[in-house]
Amino acid sequence: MKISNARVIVTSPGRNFVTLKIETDAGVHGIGDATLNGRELAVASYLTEHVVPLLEGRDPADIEDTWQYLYKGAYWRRGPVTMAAIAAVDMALWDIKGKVLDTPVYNLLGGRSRRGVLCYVHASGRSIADTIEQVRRLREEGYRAIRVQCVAPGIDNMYGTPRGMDGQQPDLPFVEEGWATEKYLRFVPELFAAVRDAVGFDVHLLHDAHHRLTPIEAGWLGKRLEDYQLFWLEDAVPAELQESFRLIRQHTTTPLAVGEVFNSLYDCHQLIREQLIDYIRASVVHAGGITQLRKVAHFAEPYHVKTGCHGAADLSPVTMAAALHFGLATHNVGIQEYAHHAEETPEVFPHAWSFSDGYLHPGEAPGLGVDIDEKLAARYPYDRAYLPVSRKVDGTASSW
Ligand code: EZ4
Ligand code: CO
Repeated sequence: MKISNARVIVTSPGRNFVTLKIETDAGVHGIGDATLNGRELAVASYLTEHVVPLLEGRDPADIEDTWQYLYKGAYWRRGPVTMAAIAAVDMALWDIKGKVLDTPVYNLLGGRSRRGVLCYVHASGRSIADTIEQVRRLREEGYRAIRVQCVAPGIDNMYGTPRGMDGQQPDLPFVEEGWATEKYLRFVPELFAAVRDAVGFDVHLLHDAHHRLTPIEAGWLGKRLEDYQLFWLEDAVPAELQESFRLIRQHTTTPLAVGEVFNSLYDCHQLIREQLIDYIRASVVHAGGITQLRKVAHFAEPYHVKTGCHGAADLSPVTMAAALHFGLATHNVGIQEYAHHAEETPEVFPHAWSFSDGYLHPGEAPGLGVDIDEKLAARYPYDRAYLPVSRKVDGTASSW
């Protein structure tokens, strides 16, 4: 069997997604997600101009060799654009292999390790009372794990809150003004005290600091959150400097998660080897596909580090499908983020994966169990968009 053709489909059903479709001379096709929020067309062009010409004529069965060929062959390694492009090829080839062998991808990855993949959703409040209300509602809908974010008094726009633009895509770089770490740090323990008091401990709670703290500030926060027994504190600090987590670890036993912006094992090997984190958040799409993510997970297993893959609304249903096959099969999977897409999104990307009673399941369709309706996709043209940019009270640029 040979790859006969590959092409990139850019569509915006609710938000922008970049999808690679690989076709074979046997009539079987596969798809992969290549979406890099706010920089979508860079990956689309990397694929169209530089990768697609290399794919035609290759045997789609050789997934590992194709991965190494694209990674080593480019000479210029890693980085979000390159690794999202390789991820899309990788996902599409696993999809094809599953369809050819008439079995779901999880079966090719070792079979089931669990009945379903525990997932967490987002509560995003304007006030503590509003946040508690949302947590209660989500619990009633069957979710067993909930990420809790809430506007802190005195900070107008804040990541993960209704006014903080989470899940939406602003047309222009949107500036969140007035970030003040001390107000945030004062507020978060109060928030979790109130939420635990209202809903008890029979639900996992998570929180995302979104790269905004220094290690010592993160240690301070983690320590004060210990009694509320968080599932994790996410992205406490930016992790370009992996050893910064040593300082946080010395000060708190709150479990730590990081890595949604990581592209490969090389971004997290120190964090894992030194047991500085508890959950690695690398995703299928941004960390080189199923092939690379499996290596991250297998490396992490002896160090007691589990996965908790990024699954925000800017990762397409194709990535979710791949993450769930990986998630069902891989032993040290901890949890999967589950942000709901816009209504139009699953119409463009019909999929077999589903949610039930707190868990996600990839379904039993051969391959990844997800496809793209190209006709419908064409009705939603690319819509230029950027992520927000954050500034402190005095105007200094900060991490969003
Ligand atoms: O900021 O997906 O945990 N989820 C997150 C997300 C990310 C966006 C970036 O495109 O932190 O909201
Ligand atoms: Co995050």
